[in-house]
Amino acid sequence: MDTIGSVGLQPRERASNCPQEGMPRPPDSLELVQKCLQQFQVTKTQLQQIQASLLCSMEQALKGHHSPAPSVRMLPTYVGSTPHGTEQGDFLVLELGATGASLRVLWVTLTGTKEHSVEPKSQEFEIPQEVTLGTGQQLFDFAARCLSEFLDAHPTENQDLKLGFNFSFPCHQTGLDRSILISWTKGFRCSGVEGQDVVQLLREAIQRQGTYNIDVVAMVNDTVGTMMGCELGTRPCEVGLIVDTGTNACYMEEARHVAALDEDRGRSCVSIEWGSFYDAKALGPVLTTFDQALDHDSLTPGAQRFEKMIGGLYLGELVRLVLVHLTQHGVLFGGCSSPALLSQGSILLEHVAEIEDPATGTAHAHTILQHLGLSPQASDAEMVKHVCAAVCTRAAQLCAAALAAVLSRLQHSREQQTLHVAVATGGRVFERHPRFHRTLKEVVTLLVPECDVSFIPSVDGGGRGVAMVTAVAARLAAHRHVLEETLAPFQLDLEQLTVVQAQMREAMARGLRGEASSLRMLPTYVRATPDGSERGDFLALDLGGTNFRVLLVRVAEGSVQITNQVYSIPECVAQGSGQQLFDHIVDCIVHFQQKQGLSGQSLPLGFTFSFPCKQLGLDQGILLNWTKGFNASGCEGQDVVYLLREAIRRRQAVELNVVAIVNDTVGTMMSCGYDDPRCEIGLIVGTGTNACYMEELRNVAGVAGDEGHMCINMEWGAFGDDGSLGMLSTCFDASVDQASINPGKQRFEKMISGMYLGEIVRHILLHLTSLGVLFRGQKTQCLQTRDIFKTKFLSEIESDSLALRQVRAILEDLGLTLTSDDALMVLEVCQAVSRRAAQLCGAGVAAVAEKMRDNRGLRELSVSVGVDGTLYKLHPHFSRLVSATVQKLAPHCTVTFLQSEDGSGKGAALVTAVACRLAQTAMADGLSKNDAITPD
Ligand code: 0WK
Ligand code: BGC
Ligand code: BGC
Repeated sequence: MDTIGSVGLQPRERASNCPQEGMPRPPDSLELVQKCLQQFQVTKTQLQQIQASLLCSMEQALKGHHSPAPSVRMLPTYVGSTPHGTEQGDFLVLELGATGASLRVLWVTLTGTKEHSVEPKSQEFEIPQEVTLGTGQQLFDFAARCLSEFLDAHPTENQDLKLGFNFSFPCHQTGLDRSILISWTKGFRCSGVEGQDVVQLLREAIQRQGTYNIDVVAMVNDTVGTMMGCELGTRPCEVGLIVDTGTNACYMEEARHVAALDEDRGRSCVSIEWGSFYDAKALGPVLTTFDQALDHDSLTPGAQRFEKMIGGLYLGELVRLVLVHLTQHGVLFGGCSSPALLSQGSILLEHVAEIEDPATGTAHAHTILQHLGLSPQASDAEMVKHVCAAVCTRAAQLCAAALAAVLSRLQHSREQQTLHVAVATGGRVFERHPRFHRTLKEVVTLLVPECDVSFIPSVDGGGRGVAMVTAVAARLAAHRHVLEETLAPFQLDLEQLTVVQAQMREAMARGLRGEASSLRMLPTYVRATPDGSERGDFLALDLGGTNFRVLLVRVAEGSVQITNQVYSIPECVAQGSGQQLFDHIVDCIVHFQQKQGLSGQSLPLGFTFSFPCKQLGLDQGILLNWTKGFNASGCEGQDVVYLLREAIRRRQAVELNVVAIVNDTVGTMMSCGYDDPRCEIGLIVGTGTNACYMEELRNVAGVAGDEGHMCINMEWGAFGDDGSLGMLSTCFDASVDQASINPGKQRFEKMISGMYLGEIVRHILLHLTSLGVLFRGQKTQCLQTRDIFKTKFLSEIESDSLALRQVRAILEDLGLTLTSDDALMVLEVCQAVSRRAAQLCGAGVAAVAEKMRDNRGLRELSVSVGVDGTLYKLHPHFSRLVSATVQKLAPHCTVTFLQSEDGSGKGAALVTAVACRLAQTAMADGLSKNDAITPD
């Protein structure tokens, strides 16, 4: 029989509280005792089965498997790193639940140096039973009273009190300071707490107490506090093991193995909550009738079965139940029991530990048994010692099997053949029970001989460890506060957006009247959206977005066929001379014509030129100023159609008939209008941003005629260049503007469009890094490099399908070393910047829609918006946020956003087709070309 440390038993005298002579010991008492204590003997095989079953349950829970529900919980604790000892400061620690019905308050000073440590000040408070079984409010008010009593007794100048809450019960944490109690254990059963955030409950109680302003910044399980509090020269403890009233362990798991965590780097501490471990096959055979009885009469029958075989709250009770059993069978105390022996919980952990003391155990046994109203014989005391030994040995063996499972898990997750690990231990069973620790070590060595395990007893019950976690939490909370303060100006509320909408409406009205306004409201000479009768082949150019494209657009009955070629505009050309730029454009056209076999053909050409142009006609556009990084000389103030024609002329042997110049917003509106005639607004949110819409001709000063409509290019990128957006502009916007090639210009664009959002984010990241909030304050070269943080990163980082880990990957490719907290903050910065951009864009569209509704005196307006632009198309949330803002600001407008599939090149071709059709009709009627296109 491969039993371990079997307890031998010798025959003894009768007890005395019965008739003097007491009842003779039954003949089979030896066997009866052996049978009774044999139940507590666990074989190596059984321990290995428990080890294997617990390991399996741990891995199921880590993977987030729910069916069958693993019996251990594997709860993330949001403690990502073992202490690096640099934590500093004074911290309050409130311990609740680690050592039964008592509460402890500590004042811990972290010096940040291993050499110099300050002894914590602490005070223990007994928790009355009516509180442990009362309401949650009672319990937390009791805790708050103890805190203030402690602070009254330990006055401090430091008003900024940070508290770590050492709460030793199973909690579902979603952050260091967000922790939902899953279920009470260990004799606690306060109502109204399970399912609640215990950090919030404590904060509210401290508020109700109202004596001290204490900031609860972290909730820590006692196993974590114990692990974090231990220091072992070079190697930190990576397992925390508690055996006190309850039992549990935590350890540093590879973060990528914790399904509940969106993390793939580094390690994260997991609280196993092995107290709830149960597996009928592995644990069933080890359960004794006494365990069944104890569980049945416990506060939580069926729960915490494993804990009830190990935890100090139960060891005494198990011993008591065995003693009652043996007494009832006349084996002990001459069969004479006592009310105390028959009453639940009368034998405490301390009693068992004292009885087990090799030196004084027997004496203690006598004292304790007499204290229980029994009159023990010497043999009875010995017998009781055997019973204690049997119960505690089994507890240590089971605890060892569980720890062996954790060590096997560590070996496995670290792919290490030989594991060297330090285990921090805490709890009175460890501290007080003479043999528990030794038995545990022996059995661990037996079960996982390849693991080199060192056990480090916790010096202060984890107080320092909790303070360390609190220090980290306080640092993160402070960082979060700085982050929220930094991003607050980016959170625009409805009132602010309504102001932007109103200001845009005024600027539109002033621009249409030709008065000073940051919105130029440029007439485009496009009077109608396509009616489907357009036909023919057209060339189109699309300049001003991310790509320069030359397109061949074949417009036939009910179909538009597009062939296009993307060409790059090198920065040196975009910022070179105008002649260079337009010669480059003509080179591309010639290359395209050759490639498409169109050489020598003079197809009508529509030129999408996405820059602010004062149009004098459909084919005349005076460039007002460059935007979006273009700055070719000798163009501003010039008719760009003329510049193009000049370039064509310079290139001899090329015939091109430039018919129309359109803005990309107009091209996009026309392109989408071809399929949806209600499309009367064009919107671009790409490198730049802008909008156009069909305005009532009567409202357009400087253009003759009152009938009909004309498409107005708002050039809203310049909105606010008169300072009207000053109240929204942040220091980061100012930095981006100052660093741009057109400072003071395009302020609205610089808050919205793709060319600038990445830069705004980079400046915010630099600011947060300089405050030490990000990247450990390391300002890397790359972060100081202009335009290194592309706006497309925002779209990637904010995509829901991207786990935090991928966010890290993007940032690490930028040469940044970062923690997952850093990655989370970068994500929030991106979200704040893109949200503001989308909201401002939405406020603009709402202003246009409301203008059209007013123009037409309609109660309800239904209009479609043709949209294009990389940012709008690729960003995961931008379009939804724009639409949501429009609904809030223009509730009487039903605005449908149509993403343009073919870009504005098609639109330019359609405008050209309309112009050509009107010209032919006019010719047929004997009118000039221009009068044709712009009838009046
Ligand atoms: C595609 C359109 C083009 C426009 C561009 C804007 O065809 O006219 O300029 O979208 O988006 P971006 O390329 O700047 O992201
Ligand atoms: C609790 C654990 C705790 C352990 C030791 C158990 O009852 O569920 O959270 O760590 O006791 O105190
Ligand atoms: C230009 C507009 C253009 C917009 C979108 C702005 O910078 O001024 O003309 O429509 O970008 O490309």
